Amino acid sequence: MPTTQFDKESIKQSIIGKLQRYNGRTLEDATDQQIYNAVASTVRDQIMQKWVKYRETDKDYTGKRLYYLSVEFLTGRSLHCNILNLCSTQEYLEALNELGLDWHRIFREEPEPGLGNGGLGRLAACFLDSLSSLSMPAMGCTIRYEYGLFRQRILGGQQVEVPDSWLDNGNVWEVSAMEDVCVVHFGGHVEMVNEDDRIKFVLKGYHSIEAVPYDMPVAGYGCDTVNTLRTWRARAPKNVDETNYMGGSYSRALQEQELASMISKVLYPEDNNYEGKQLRLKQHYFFTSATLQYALKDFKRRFGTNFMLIPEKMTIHINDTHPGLAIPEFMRLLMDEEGLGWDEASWIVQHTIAYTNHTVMSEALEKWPEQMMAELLPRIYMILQEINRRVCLRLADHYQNGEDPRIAKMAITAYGMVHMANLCVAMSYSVNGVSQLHGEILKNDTFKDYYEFMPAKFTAITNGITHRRWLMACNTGLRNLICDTIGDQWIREPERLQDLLPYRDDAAFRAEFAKIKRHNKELFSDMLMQRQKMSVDPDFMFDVQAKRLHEYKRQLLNALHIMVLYNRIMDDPNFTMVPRVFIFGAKASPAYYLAKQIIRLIIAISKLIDRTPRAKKFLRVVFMENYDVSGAESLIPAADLSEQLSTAGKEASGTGNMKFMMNGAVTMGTMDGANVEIYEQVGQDNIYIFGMRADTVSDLYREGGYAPMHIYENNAELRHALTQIIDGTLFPDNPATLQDIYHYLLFSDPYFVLKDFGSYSMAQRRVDQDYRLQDKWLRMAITNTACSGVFSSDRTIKEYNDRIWHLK
Ligand code: 26V
Repeated sequence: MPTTQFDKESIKQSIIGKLQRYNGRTLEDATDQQIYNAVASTVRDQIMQKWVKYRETDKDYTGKRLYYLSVEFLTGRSLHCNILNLCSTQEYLEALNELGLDWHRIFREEPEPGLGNGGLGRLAACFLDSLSSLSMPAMGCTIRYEYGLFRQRILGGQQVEVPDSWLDNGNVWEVSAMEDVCVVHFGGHVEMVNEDDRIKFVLKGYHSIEAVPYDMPVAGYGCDTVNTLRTWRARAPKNVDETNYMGGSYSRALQEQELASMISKVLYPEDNNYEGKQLRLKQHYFFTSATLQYALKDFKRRFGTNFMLIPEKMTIHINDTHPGLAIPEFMRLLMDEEGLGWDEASWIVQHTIAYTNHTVMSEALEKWPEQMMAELLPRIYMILQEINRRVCLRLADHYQNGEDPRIAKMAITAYGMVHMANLCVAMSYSVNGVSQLHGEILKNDTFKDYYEFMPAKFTAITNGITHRRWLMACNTGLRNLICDTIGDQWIREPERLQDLLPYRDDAAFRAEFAKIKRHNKELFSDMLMQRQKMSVDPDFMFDVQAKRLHEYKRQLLNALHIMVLYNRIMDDPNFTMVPRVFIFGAKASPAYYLAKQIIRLIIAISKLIDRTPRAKKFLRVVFMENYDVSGAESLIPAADLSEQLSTAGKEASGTGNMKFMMNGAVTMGTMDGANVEIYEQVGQDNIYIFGMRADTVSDLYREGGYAPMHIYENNAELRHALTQIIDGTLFPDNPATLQDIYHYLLFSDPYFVLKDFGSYSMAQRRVDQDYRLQDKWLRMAITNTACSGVFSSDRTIKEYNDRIWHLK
């Protein structure tokens, strides 16, 4: 292993030494947090050694580099995964043991950087881990939000948001890179000046913000590569406003500082929803501009001013449209700063930028008012208009008709708005979807006209998850069992998990597998006790739906089904079922009223069951507070059933589905996103598929929806459950509390909850029957783990590289 090994003794010395030097404490009287810091900075020392070496070799590197731009990187905690990737688990485990320290307790001290909302941000983090582990040179670039995603509390049965100031105790993993501080301009106006017989555009009267980079090392597993996650922080430039101090406006100078730092203050808590907030536009331009300035500076250091070489030497990958201003910003830098002409600049950009789409939800597609863009970024707006003019000319030519209605749909600026997705599709060399089904929907629907116009750039690459965090680190029991059974080759080649398949028939293996699952349930129950003073019975089946709360993800389907089960228990004295605990984890965007009502509903159902002794024997509902990466790492290994209920065609891929599968949960899902591919991997006997297919759903939308009342009238069980939402069963004191949900389902139901209910309920009956046959169930669970190798993000990254990036 080419890693720098820190042996057990030097680890122990380092921890004790650090406590002494930095805290003036001995091990005995140090706090858990101080101990965490000492352990983490020991690991950091080890990574730094590698980082220095890697950077040294990287200086002479003349190949291609990837910049992965994402407004979110949901990394989760670093300590455990860093130790794992350094291949030093054994050494640290022994060292901590000998010092009498509890390893899990120390890990828990690390604040979790919540720099993301959900799937898109977590994917970016998995990608970085795989890029490093596959030794591909890459830099992740994002914003250093002072406040990550809000922390969720449940008070009075409702979600309450609390700020997440994750940096309060410092961040062991980051170092500032002052040599790369740069300036980003906002506002002002553009003047044309004539210089050397050329027209130049110069921005005047602008407002400057400084971008300060903080770098976090991303060490690959068992290799020398240490890539960088660069996070940009905003601050007011020191020198520019000295005039303020001289004029005695000290407080104004402080105000400027305050205003500037707003840009990197807080992560917007919106997921699959878009609001045209000016501050968000500032955030996007801020980190995109800073990143491109740095990328260009690095290019010039390596290759001078031979700019036509750029597409050969770097790829700028934009994770959804949020960093899409990279397109006009790159053009601006090449034209205004480096003196290139439009055609050259545009050629370079169109061969350097690659774009991934992550959602087909129309409310999530980014559009900015032209007015806002023109005021905030006047030069960028000019360039956007010119891009638009040229694209529309090409389209008019292509359609042989300047009035063709498709042109307005494909335009970059139209009806007073800038359409970011159109910009990204028109100007990047690659456009990809995140699952096979999603890729098809992009081609046939979302970007249909563009696909017909420029088909070659469209592709689909199915998402993945890093099996290092999502199996090796979070489920050590299962990792050890797998290694003991099939060796450790699967760690480098996760597809080899397939070698587990024959062990489905081995009773001893099944028993071990079951033992681990049960142990994980106990661990989860302990964690829940610690986090929210609740416990769950590990003898119950764990049925889990954990993801952001959204109508299209249909937590309502699950909630209604629980009510139906409750009624069966209460109405029939002879009814029995496998005891099940339904566990939900979900944050709702603070302004998303219906989503918050759904949380209320789930908690109300949970309370109803808890006060009904007969129901409690078979049913429990647990709402896990503040579901985050660490919560997921504890919950997923404990799950038996994974609920993936999105309306077919709406979930671009899903990645939680892959994490559950890898940890031996069986999926209950629609034929949506990557569920389709999970189905193809495990076969129909090892998954529960229900509901309408994507084509049926889109036919229904075309027909203008359906009449949910019809289903209400024909399904007595469902009718009963729906009525209970408003008849005082849940809220005796105020039966109307959730009437909006009731009306929504009965008179609108845009995501077909009632329509798919019957099919869902039938599939759930089969789950109950199958779970009683423990051997059958275990075979299914093992099959899921064994077939999960293709969902490693290592496979995903290799595909991106083969088809899009072409790094070495
Ligand atoms: C939209 C916006 C709009 C304005 C700027 C901030 C912001 C942040 C997030 C979003 C929605 C992001 C879309 C998203 O997270 N999509 C998810 O991406 C996953 C990774 O590809 C995929 O597995 C999920 O199916 C998809 O919902």
